[in-house]
Amino acid sequence: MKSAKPEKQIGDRELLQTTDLPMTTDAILSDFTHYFGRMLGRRTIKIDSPFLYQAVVYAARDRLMERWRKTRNALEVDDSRRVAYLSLEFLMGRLLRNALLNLGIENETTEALERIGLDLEDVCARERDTGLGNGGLGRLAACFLDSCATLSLPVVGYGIRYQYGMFHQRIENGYQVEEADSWLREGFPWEIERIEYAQTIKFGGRSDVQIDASGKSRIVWVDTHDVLAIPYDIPVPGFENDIVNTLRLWSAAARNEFDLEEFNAGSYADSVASKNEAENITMVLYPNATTENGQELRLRQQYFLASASLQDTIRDWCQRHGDDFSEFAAKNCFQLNDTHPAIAVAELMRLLIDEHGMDWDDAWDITRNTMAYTNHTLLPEALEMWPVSMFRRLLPRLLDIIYEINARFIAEISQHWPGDTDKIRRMSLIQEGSQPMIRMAYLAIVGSFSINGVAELHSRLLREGLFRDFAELWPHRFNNKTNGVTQRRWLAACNPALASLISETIGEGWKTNLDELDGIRDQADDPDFQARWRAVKLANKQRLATDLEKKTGLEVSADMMFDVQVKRIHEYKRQLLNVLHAIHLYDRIRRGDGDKLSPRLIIIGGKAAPGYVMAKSVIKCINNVARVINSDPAMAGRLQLVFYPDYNVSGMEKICPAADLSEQISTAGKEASGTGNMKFMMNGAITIGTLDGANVEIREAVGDENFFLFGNTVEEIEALRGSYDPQAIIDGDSDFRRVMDLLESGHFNHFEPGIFDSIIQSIREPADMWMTAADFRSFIDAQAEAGRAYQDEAHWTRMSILNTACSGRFSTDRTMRDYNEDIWHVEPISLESS
Ligand code: M8P
Repeated sequence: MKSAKPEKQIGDRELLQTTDLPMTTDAILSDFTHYFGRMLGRRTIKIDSPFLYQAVVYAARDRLMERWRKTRNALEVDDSRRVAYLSLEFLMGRLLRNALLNLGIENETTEALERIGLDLEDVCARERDTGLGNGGLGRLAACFLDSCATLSLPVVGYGIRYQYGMFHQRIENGYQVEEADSWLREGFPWEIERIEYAQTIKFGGRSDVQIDASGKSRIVWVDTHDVLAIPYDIPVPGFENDIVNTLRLWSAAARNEFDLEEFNAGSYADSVASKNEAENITMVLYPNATTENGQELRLRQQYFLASASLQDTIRDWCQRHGDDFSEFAAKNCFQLNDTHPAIAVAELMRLLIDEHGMDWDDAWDITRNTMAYTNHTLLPEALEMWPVSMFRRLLPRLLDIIYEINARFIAEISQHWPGDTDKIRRMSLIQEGSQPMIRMAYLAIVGSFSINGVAELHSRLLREGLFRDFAELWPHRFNNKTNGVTQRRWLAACNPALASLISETIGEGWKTNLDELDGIRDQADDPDFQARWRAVKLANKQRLATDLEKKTGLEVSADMMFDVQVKRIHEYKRQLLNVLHAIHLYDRIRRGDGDKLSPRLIIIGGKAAPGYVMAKSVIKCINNVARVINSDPAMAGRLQLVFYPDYNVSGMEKICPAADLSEQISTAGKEASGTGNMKFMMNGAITIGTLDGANVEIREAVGDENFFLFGNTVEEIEALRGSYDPQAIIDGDSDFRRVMDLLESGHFNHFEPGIFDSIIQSIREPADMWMTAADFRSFIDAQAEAGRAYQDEAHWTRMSILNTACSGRFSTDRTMRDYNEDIWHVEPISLESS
């Protein structure tokens, strides 16, 4: 046990930093030239060279460095309470534009580059997306970091530095083809390796009882295979406030270059192989597919992140407090982004007990008062469970601890509900059966002081359904925190023309107080303002049209209504319902009933998990239907359908400013929140949606008349199960029948017979979980209403303006304030002292 508080070594001293770097055009240009010429050793300015972009990053990063040091210093001096946000995913996207915006040097950098004949836009476009996430959950974590830095909240993000992020998607003959995302290949100039903070992570081995020097018996985890965790830090600047927070990503490395023992025993190949095995841990991001559930490497990733991050926090703690943990819970909070890092509950117990000599009760007090858990999904197949047998093999010491937590928890249930063995079976952390499993969500709940959902509806369904027993036991632990998005990226940076129009009208305050958008309400009917609003939208649509043509070869006109659905491809999100509508419009136009329709471009984009067969068929179906529609001369100027390939964060930055209609059409009760819905709303798109996730709150905010509602409610969907008869619905609706006839006749797959059979089958299936047929008619009707509304230009523009005006509460600034007021209770960082 360490006891004395380690002092700084004699001779350690801070490198004196004297002046802040100037933020002028001249200084930026001179730094750029320095990095491009002298550090990167390049002479020729080629538009698409990665080195131009890198040199600009270094110039910007220099200006973050001193602010970063001051932020860290302020935290250390004040010894203030802080939050660690633990997430397997941070979908950061590109970082340059955001850094320049937040530093307030966009104009200076633009000018500096203009002087040497370069366009900042082109330079920014050269940056690769940091794609360390699957979708909404990962992007939410990234928006949280931006808002926390902007609110000066002491929050550090902990994640994994995957060598390969989210795969790239190519479309070949209508099918998705995956390509590795080797995003680090050209180097990643934002990160700083901090080898001095490396941690050792144990795997395998066994628990053993040993007697220590004082004669006390204690458990030690022995014969382990150790892996090194090396942190890489990325700066997270706040908006014009001189705060720079940290995103710390862990990379796995073999502990010794080679395992010397193995090497000396003569098995050179084995020792290289075990080095590889260590480094495999952070090799690749898992694309969320339920088929991938239960993969051992994924559990290794989860433990690797949890252990490294907790050890890092404790290391930093001990540096300031020695081995005195009495204030630890008062000064630290760990927010778990879904159950993915939930093993942290057991790992913190292990570290406190095994490594710091604490007894169970004290350790449990600390754990239960520092952990907070956010749930992001109700889908039963997404609820993580790990086989006990895998835990025993990989993390034997953690299994001991989970068993002990469970035994004590079951004693608590028995006291609360004496004799209720069914409750015990239902609530146990272990699901019994031929293959006993650990329920990670229950571990997270039992080990946390706060459990939250991500939209009001979702949080209610958690309390009343999935976690009902727990909510009954600990009602005060359950709460809601509705998601948001950062307006700095999702309005200011991605839609500069709209941002200028707004700022000209109400000032710049909305960038840090999004509620101020309410101020443009007054302009909603002003013809002049409306005309300018439309001009911005049109220009954004033209920009997207150009991009679409480049990516797909399809020529589109910006005059059509842009009807957009971009998100991961999943049955519950019902891209299929959207395709059925496209086929219906196609059918109407073909039979001469299309004259009153608004010309429409339907854009669908998103990736399917590589192992998700049905989702991949849906992509193929979209592409086949698109080919038939787009090559039919009768559709010209009336209807187009296009699949946007390789949809990602930078894709959304072009798409959401250009959307007229935002498709949020999941089966009610299935989409926990959605965040794309908020980005579209903020950029003046009108939602067509079900009463699901945050759609409910969006509709409340903007008003019924500015939202196209359709579909069954959660309660109606539940009531339907059992009696659901899609066959009868299809038979009773001639439009639906015609659509199904077209699909079933092979109209969209003449030369590929049978490929859509499973899709067709799923629609006709009484057990269809997603009840596509149940919402067909009301969807078609709502779409028709949207089409009619679009024809009244002034009316549509009014709705568009009101959507932006009412999007104030969907800022992650509000979300983070809510987390802080109810869960974290941290003080803003004060830079005074540093
Ligand atoms: C992600 C996984 C990733 C890898 C392996 C297994 C996984 C299992 C589940 C999930 C997961 O839940 N992903 C989500 S939840 N993605 C989302 O976008 C969700 O979180 C968002 C942020 O709260 C919500 O807005 C979405 O509605 C929700 O689906």
